[in-house]
Amino acid sequence: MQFKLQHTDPGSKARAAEMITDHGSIKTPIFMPVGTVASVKGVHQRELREEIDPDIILGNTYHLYLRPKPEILQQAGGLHAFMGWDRNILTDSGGYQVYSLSGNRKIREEGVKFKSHIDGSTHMFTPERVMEIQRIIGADIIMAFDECTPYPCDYKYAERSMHMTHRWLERCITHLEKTPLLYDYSQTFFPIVQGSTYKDLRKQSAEYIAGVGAEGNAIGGLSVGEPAEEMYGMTEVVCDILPEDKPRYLMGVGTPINLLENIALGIDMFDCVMPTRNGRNGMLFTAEGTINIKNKKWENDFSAIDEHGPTFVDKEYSKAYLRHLFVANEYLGKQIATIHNLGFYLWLVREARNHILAGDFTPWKAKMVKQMDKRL
Ligand code: PRF
Repeated sequence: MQFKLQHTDPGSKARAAEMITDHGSIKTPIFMPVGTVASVKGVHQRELREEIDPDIILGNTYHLYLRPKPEILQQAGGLHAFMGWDRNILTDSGGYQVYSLSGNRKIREEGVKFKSHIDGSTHMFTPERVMEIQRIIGADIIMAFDECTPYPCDYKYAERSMHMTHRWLERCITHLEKTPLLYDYSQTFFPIVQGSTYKDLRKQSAEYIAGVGAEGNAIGGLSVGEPAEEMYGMTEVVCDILPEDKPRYLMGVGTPINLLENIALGIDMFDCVMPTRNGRNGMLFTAEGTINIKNKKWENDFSAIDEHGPTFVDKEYSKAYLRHLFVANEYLGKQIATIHNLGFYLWLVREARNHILAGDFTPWKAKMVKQMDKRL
C-alpha cells in the first residue's frame, strides 16, 4: 500500500492524503460505511457505488466467520467477489464485536472464548485464528486482534489489557507472515493502540505500536461512552506519537462533529454504524443539524429531505413523505434515510478534504460544528 501525504492544514493537524492499494485509491480523510455481514444494510452495491461513492467499506470478521462462514467466502473467491464490490474493503478483527458480547465471552491470554449471538454455539478466537480468517475473507486492510476496554475502566485492568493487546499483536504479526495470501492482491495489516482513557497508557501504547512499523495504525477503545472531550484528549496524545507518513484510523467514531474534531487532530480514517443504524431509526444528519423524521412537525413539510444533499433521495423525496414511510413502517423509509445519511457523511469528509487542500479547513470546521450541533 502507498500513502501519499498531500497537504497539512496550517491551523490544525488535519491532513489530506491518498492511499493506494490493489483495489484502487482511497482519498483521505475517509469515512467507511459499515457492511457488517457483507451488506451495507438496505443499500444496493450500485447505489453505494454511484450515489454514496466511498473508496472503501468495512466488514466484520466476527459476523462473517459465523455467517456465511470462511469456507463459503473462500469458495466465492473472497469477500469482494462474494458481495460484488470491487473497491477497497477493511475488516475489523472481532476485538470489538467480542467485547460487545459482554456476558457471553471469556478473555484469556490465549484468546477469547465466546458464544455465537446466532445459535449460542461456542467458538474460540485467538490472534492466529483471526489472521487466518482475515486472509480468507480477503479484505485489503486487515486489523490486529485486540481487547477493547470498557468505560470506565480501572487503571490496573486497562494496563494489563493494553500489554495483552501488545502481546497479541506480536502473535498476529508472526502468524500473518506464515499465512499465505489466497487471492491475487495484497493485504495491509494495521495494529491498534489501546490504553483506555489514561494518557500515560495511551502514550505507552502509541510508542509500542509506532515501533512495530506497520503501514498504517489504528486507535481503538474510544467512543465507548466517555465524554467527547476525553476522546479528543486521547486522540491528540496518540496522533502526536504515531508516524506522520502513515494513515491513522480511529475505530468506531462517530457523530459528524466527532469526525471534524478528530480530523483536526490528525485522523485520516473513520467507521461507525451511526449513519446506518440511526438512519433506520429515523434520525437524519444534515449540514444544518439533526432531524428526527418521525416527529409530527414534518407531517406536512413538503420540502426536499435535504435541498443541498449529494444523493438522489435528498431532492426526490419530501420530509412529509419520508415521515409517512417511517410512521407506516415501510422498508423504503429505512433505505432512503440510510442513503441520505451515508451520502451526507461521505460529503462531509470530501468537503473536509477540499478545505484542507484549499487551506481553510479550520474556519470551515468552526462554522460546520456550530451548524451541525442543532436539532431541527
Ligand atoms: N477495537 C477493534 N474494533 C473497534 C474498536 C476497538 O477498540 C472500537 C472502539 N470504538 C470500534 N471498533 N478491533
